Amino acid sequence: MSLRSNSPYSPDLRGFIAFLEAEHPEHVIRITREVDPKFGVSAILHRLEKDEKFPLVIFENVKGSRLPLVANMHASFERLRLAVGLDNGGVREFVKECARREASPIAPVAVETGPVQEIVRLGADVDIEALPVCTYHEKDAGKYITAGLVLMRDPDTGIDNIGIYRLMVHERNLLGVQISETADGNVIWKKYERRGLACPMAVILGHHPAFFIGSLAFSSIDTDELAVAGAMLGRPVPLVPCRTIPLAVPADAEIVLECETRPHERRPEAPFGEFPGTYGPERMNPVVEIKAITHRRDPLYQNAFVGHADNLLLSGVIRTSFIENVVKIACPTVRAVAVPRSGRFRFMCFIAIEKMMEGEAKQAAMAAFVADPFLKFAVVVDHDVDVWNDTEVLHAIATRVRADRDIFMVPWAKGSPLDPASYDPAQGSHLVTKTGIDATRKDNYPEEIAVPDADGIDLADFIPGYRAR
Ligand SMILES: Cc1cc2nc3c(=O)[nH]c(=O)nc-3n(C[C@H](O)[C@H](O)[C@H](O)COP(=O)(O)O)c2cc1C
Ligand SMILES: [Mn+2]
Repeated sequence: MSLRSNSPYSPDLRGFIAFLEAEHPEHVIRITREVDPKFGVSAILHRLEKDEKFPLVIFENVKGSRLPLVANMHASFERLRLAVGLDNGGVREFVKECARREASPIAPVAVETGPVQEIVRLGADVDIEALPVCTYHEKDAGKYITAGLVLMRDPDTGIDNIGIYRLMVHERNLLGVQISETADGNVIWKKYERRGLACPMAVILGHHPAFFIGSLAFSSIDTDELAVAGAMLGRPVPLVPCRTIPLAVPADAEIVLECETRPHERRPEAPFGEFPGTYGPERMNPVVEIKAITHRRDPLYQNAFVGHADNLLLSGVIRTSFIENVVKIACPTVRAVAVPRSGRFRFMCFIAIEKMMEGEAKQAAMAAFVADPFLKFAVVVDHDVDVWNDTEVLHAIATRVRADRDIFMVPWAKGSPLDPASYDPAQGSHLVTKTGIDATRKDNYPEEIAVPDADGIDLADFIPGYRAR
């Protein structure tokens, strides 16, 4: 395990790679041949995915850069499980462990120096082109930083917030960003802009997967996500002050871009291949100036393959415990929550409740929408339905739903601007229709078929050599 206090592995990106290479070498592939950052990297990742292979891939020789590229970290559930120190277990156990850690956040600690500032590049030395920043899909507008954990500080509360927001390279020191209407980051950045102020942003590149899980965990805007990241890592995140902006960043990250927005400036950004499997459209998006790049002496650059397992899996597994906690307010008997692959790990949510009275299921669905703005469909089922099994959930919908009574819709609600079925997908509208479905058995549900005494039979008594699976 990587999180034991006596672990020989450092709680950072290179430490986790060393752990995998020593103890789970089948998880790591190193590619030494030169690969083009434009479509070459994504072509290899895509081909591996088609073969149902999801290793961590380290590209040691990316054309035009001296930095190794670490890709696909979060594409395998097993790696996410190992990241939080679990040797076994499925999604249920993983979610439980994450919820346990989230409930006991570990505040970060201030330090004066750290490896991430071994090299500091300022002014004319700032050149994003030195990093192996990739272009992924055919119609992408340019190069994209896709695994930048963007840290911002709420100017009203002083609380730090982290999210991944895609960053397009405009110039050597200028990036475009899309902070979706679904993100806390969207609220924070606008607070600065409304006051005519530049919004400081620190882009953290390269860290332990537990750091990603914690800092992306769904939470309210008043949660210090660095403390959740600490909880996932099992120790406080050491924070070193930035050189050019009033923020502090993880001392053991690989690279940090110290940035600030240019208030009221906008540039066309995207199209970009996005998580629903469609291109997010061009919008006039904020512009971010890089004031400094700090990094280790021998930094690793990390990316994420958006629209593929690497992006989808990470987004899916981190939201269920928060949804469950919010649903519990509306329906204390919630038993399980799944955000399934079939909904791109974002748009759909299946909720199992032990129903005590009619009406509860709709309360549960409404609560799920409150918890997660990405959700478009919330399906509530009885607790004997396995929410991780799409077929069982569809069976419940098919047999237990009368649409006029059991389905409600909320038009013109806030959702993802990348929803291909929003009111205006070509313009990236964030307005969508939410649908709640009560697929529980109603009071008048007919009796279900059953075979008496079937469980008492040993089939081997009748079918010689028979073995249950
Ligand atoms: C690989 C990856 C890429 C993402 N890209 C974006 C993005 O470009 N814009 C965005 O708003 N959210 C993006 N997200 C989702 C947010 O990072 C996520 O919802 C996060 O929890 C938001 O944090 P916040 O609500 O604290 O701002 C991405 C997530 C992942 C895993
Ligand atoms: Mn947040």
